[in-house]
Amino acid sequence: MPSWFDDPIGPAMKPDNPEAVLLYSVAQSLYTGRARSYMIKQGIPYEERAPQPYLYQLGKKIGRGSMPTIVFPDGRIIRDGVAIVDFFEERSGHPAKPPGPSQHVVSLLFDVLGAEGLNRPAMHYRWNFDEEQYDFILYHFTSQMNGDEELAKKVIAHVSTDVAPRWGVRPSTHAITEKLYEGFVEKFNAHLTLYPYLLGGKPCLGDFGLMCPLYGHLGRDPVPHRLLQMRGPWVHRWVERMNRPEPDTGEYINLPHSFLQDDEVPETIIELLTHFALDFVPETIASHSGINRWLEENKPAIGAQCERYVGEAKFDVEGTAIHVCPQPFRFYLLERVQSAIQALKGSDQAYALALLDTCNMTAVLDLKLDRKIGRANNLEVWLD
Ligand SMILES: N[C@@H](CCC(=O)N[C@@H](CS)C(=O)NCC(=O)O)C(=O)O
Repeated sequence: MPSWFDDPIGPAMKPDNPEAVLLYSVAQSLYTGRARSYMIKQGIPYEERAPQPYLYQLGKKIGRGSMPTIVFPDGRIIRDGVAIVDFFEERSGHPAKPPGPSQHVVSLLFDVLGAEGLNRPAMHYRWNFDEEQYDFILYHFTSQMNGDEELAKKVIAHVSTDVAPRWGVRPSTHAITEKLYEGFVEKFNAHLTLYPYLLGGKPCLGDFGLMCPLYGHLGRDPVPHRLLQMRGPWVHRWVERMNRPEPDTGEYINLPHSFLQDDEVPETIIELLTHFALDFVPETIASHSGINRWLEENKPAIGAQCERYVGEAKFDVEGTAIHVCPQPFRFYLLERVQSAIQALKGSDQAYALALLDTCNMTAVLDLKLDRKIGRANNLEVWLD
């Protein structure tokens, strides 16, 4: 059987453990936070490798090379953090799926919020504090670029100037971004004083989703890292905990390492979701219109790659206008929340709907794009 060592774009260095998957990424990657933490918690052996030149070559071969990507000993590749978690969840009987119907919906919603709901602060705190942390960022981007510091400087200049505004990071939005993020830290911290994870004594999919922004960016870059230490010590501990193989819940005396019983969703989670809704809901409504407009004008072929950013969207949060390039991926994940609710029956569905209504999230439940998004050959693609 051919292995990835025979693949011309495969790695030169074999893993020490022949069973291990190779994870192509770097510590500061946002989306790798989810997949890495998942593999650590589920005991899946992996070894992390510098992403270049492998991902560049993978990008030429399949159309996109992004972090995280994993490669199995038999040469199989999975590109995309959600697909990586989906694969292992399926293989091992869904250990990160909480048993209660509403808990499952909440867990999936946090997965969307993790991937999409904290990207503005993740980008703001990375790119707007050069004086305090430029050397740190440069070190990491240089490692990412295979030691090429000049290239790293160019990439940093490009991302901070051209890419960050696509997420709504502009001088006019700094104040609201910081206010909302500090509110998030306060509310998540309050929850974590009671439970080590979102839904009790073990992590659910939503915890892994939240690790996207909270590890690579907000939990490591010097300025936001300090903010967590000072303003959210329990959140800071959660970030550590999420990257440890054991439950790591010593400070929660006698708490079982299981999900809460009887579909319980704690009040502190309702407060956290209500806070997320402040910008997630108007941004999702505006992105939905922006992407549908783009679809109408561009009519991508069935099977065409679903781009990372399409069209544009403007919305308002507490009097501040925010302008973003909407990302279809938000709706790829949101569709899972919508389907999970749809699959519920009777009082289970009524309970889940009432819970999301209490959090002001109802508006996003009907927002479906005019075209579906699927996956083919490791890419997100437009369906009919
Ligand atoms: N939806 C993907 C997104 C991955 C992604 O965009 N990763 C970034 C770095 S954190 C990247 O590799 N960007 C380069 C690119 O997309 O070409 C996932 O969840 O893995």
